[in-house]
Amino acid sequence: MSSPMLCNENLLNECDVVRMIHERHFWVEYEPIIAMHSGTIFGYEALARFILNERRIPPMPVLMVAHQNPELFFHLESELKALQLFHRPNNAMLFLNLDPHNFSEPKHIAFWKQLFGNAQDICIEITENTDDMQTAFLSHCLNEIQTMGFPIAQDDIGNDDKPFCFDLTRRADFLKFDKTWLLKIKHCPDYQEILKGFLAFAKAQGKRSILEGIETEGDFLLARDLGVDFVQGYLFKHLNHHSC
Ligand SMILES: [Ca+2]
Ligand SMILES: [Ca+2]
Repeated sequence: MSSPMLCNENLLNECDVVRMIHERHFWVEYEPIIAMHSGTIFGYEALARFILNERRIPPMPVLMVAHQNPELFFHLESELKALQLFHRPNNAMLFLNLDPHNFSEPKHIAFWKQLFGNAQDICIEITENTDDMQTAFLSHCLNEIQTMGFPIAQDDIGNDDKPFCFDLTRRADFLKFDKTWLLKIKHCPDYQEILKGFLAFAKAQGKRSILEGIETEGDFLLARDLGVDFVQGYLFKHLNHHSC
């Protein structure tokens, strides 16, 4: 799809989100995650895409508006995840993004258990989309996911707009490093040493590392030199899958 992006998504309101769900104005893009050792596709991250009045809208404002109403947020997330599971590409791990607030009610947890019950080869990416992260609440969410038996990925490590939670780092099977590392390293080589420290920790703990936002050959070579396990980003866009 190549619709123009909405210029001012701040105008988005709850009614728009309800309409998008009702009229099913959303789809999924599956971004490949490439194994560095083989160059093959190891998995796909399912990314939500939205359209309103024939214009594409970035996911973040949609999720932010929905987040203000817990029932609406759950409704949106349940529709998205069901679609993301249904159209998943074969023979690859599926990475699904879940906000911890999806686990706030027992009935919501029951829903996820049923939806994911028979799913194989999925990994739950945990990130916080709002600034009201509560560690106890996050730990509760991690307990539920681990009880279901799914691997966990810590998303957006290094993104300065996201909170950092050590309990999540400790329990994660995959550490996903945000694309902002690439920019930071270009501006100041000290960041490369910080990232090397994280990667050494990941290796020592048997956690697997993913560097996001690979856009150029140079980014790819840097990822290779750093020894990350997997990469994803625009450079591999030609390998993307869509739900429609
Ligand atoms: Ca993610
Ligand atoms: Ca991410």
